[in-house]
Parts: sequence; structure tokens; C-alpha cells
Amino acid sequence: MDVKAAVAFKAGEPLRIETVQLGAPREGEVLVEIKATGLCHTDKYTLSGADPEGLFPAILGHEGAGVVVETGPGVRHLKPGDHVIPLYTPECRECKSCLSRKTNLCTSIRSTQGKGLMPDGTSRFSFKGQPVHHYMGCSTFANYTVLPEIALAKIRPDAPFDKVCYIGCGVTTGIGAVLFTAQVEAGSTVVVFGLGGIGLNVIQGAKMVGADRIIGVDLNPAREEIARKFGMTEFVNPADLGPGGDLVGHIIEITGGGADYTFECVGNTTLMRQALECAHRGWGVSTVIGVAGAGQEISTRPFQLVTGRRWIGSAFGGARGRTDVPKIVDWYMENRINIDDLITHKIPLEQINEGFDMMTRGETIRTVVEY
Ligand code: NAD
Ligand code: AHE
Ligand code: ZN
Repeated sequence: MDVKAAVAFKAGEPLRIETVQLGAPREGEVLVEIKATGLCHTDKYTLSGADPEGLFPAILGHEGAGVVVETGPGVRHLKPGDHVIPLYTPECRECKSCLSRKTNLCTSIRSTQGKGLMPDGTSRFSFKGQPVHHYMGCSTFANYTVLPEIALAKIRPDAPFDKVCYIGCGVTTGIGAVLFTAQVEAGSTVVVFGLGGIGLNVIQGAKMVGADRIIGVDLNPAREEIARKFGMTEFVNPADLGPGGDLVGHIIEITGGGADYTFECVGNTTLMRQALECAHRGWGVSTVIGVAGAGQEISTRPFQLVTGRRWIGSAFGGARGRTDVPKIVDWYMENRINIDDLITHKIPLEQINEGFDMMTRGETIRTVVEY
């Protein structure tokens, strides 16, 4: 069938709106009509060429919501008409990782997903007879896409697509990192580096669990107001510390020795080190969420770890997609979490490049494309 998509033909070039061809769902696969998709910083990062797994041409987008149109042979848990959220972290419930109960990183289709292909090693998308890669197993920058059944969370039918699409990445990543990965306790002091689409959800999660102090760090002063609305208690702009300002020293001072939990939500390796080093000696836990570019590495003095700080990471907030995503949709529908105030812009697919430009200029928290 013909579908409308924003295609990434080359790293660093704007997306192009094209009619591409989509093949029918095969064994274990599902055809989904995407109704809405968010723009995540990770899409921009891959388009920039910084992603070692970036492939071109590809249809990016991984933060969607939509409706099942057709199921391929062997699909057991979904039927046409079901409302779904695509999962870039699937949940097969059968692989070693799923059965371990120690991680959400299902490994059943990770290798083909990383190659931009469906589990049988082929692509369903093509343009002028040439294959186009899938992206993170989702490709939500197309109004129809095909996914494996294990990469779809079935959600309640009354949830609005233009809001709950954000649960497909940013909301779950931020709140989940607090609840599932770091397991922040009530009364904790939390520091969040980067107050964008992810960091504000970390703040929202920290407030949910009853953190006492929630300190936000961002270079963009405009982030203070919205972060306070979501539960931030103090704001630090590193630029206010002056040239060569000691961010780590400042945070250690205002927290009386360091934070119980810190979260890096930018993808900056210098900030990752600073986030670790302002975690409290003896017990502080620093969680890396931000995605750094190809070739970048993190470093610190091993003494930072010897003296009891822990450095951990979180993908998709440690959430098990098919199990946890429907629950997070319920939290939204029960007004237990706020998504509406984080969706600052809504655009048609044709304006997607402007959406990324606004993200670069720091003008948006989340932009949603509605088909
Ligand atoms: P965003 O662009 O919305 O927000 C980034 C924020 O960081 C902005 O507010 C910006 O002003 C701030 N910032 C930039 N440089 C800074 C610095 N040096 N010090 C302090 N603040 C700084 O991005 P986002 O969508 O929130 O994504 C954040 C990061 O998380 C990206 O690297 C993204 O790829 C990654 N991510 C990871 C996962 C995961 O599962 N681990 C999921 C989604 C996104
Ligand atoms: N492909 C990159 C890494 C990208 C990355 O870390 N992706 C996160 C999700 S970001 C969503 O916005 C993730 O879940 N990673 C786990 C995984 O298995 O991909 C690289 O460096 O190669
Ligand atoms: Zn994302």
C-alpha cells in the first residue's frame, strides 16, 4: 500500500515528505495506522549522523500511538481495531532477558531491529523499488507502519492518541527511570540535569514518589517555570556560576554533601561525569539517560566509585513495554500524571523539519505530529 512518510535520505539533511510503499504484515507482524507521534531528541540525534546505528534511507520516529489495521499469520494477542503504542523496547516474555526479570531489554529481535529490518531480515518499506530502513523497530514518521506483535502495547480505547503517544518514549523513560531503574525513595534529594522532554518527566516521577528536594539543572532559563510546575524545588543554571564555575562543588554544597539520586537527561559526557560526582559519597546513585554520540566515552576517577557512588543507566525507563505502558496510560487517564502541559506544539507531518528546528532552538518540550 502507499503511505505518507517523512523520509531521512541522508544524515544531516532535512526529512522529505514522500509517498512510500509498505508491504503487508508477515508472520507475527501487525499493520498499524499511526495517529500521532512525538518528536524525541533521539530522532534528531540519529538524523544528525551521530548515531553509530544510524542507517539511511530510513523512516525515523519511535514515539507513536495508533490503531491495528491488519494482523499477519500467527498473531495471537491483537486484532484489528485495537489501540496500540509501538515499543522500541519490545517484550517477548520468552527470551533470556525477559525471563531473567532483571532487565527490560528484551533481546529477541534486537539484532535485526538495529539493522533497520523486521525480524525476518527484510524491510516492509520501499521507495521507487529500493528498500527503506525501519528505525528502532517503529518508524512512526509514517501514517502506516508494520511492527512485530511483541513490539506493541495494547492500550485502552478512550486514551487520546495525540497525548499518549508521548508514553511511547519520553514519559515512560523519565518516570520509569525514577520508579523502575533508580527506585527513588520518598524523602530523597534528587538532581536532574537537563529539563527537556525527558528531564521534566524525571521531575514528575520524583515528585510522585515523594522526593523531598528536586533540583533541576539547565542552561535554558526558560525551563525553570515549567520545571517548578512539575515539582522542581530549586533551579541551577550553570551559566550563573560564571566562567569556569564549579557546578559539582555548588551542588555538593547546597545538598549538604551530595544528592541521593542524580539523572543525566542531556547526552553530554561532561555532564554525565558531573552528575556522578555530585551524587553522595557512600550511597549516591547516578543514572545515565542521555544518549551520547558515536565515539564519545565517559570517565571519572575510580575513587568516585570506590567511595560508594553507583553509576547506572536506563533505557525506556526500565519499563517492560507490554506490561507497564498500558498502566502508564491508565495513570494519565486517571489524572495521576500530567502529559498535556508538556506537549507544547502540534503540527502536521509536512512541518516536521520546523518541529526539529524548534527543538534545536529550545522552544519546545514536546512537539506532536498528528496525522
Ligand atoms: P531535549 O532536547 O528536549 O532536552 C534537553 C535539555 O537539556 C534542554 O532543556 C537543554 O536546554 C538542556 N541542556 C543541553 N545542554 C545542557 C548542559 N550542558 N547543561 C544543562 N542542560 C543542558 O531532549 P530530550 O528529548 O529530553 O532527550 C534528552 C536526552 O535523553 C537525549 O540525549 C535523548 O537522546 C535521550 N533519551 C534517552 C532515552 C533512553 O531510553 N535512555 C529515551 C529518550 C531520550
Ligand atoms: N543506537 C545508539 C544508542 C541509542 C540508545 O541508547 N537508545 C535508547 C533509547 S533512546 C529513545 O529515545 C535505548 O533504548 N537503547 C537500548 C537499545 O537497545 O537500543 C548507539 O549508541 O548505538
Ligand atoms: Zn525517544
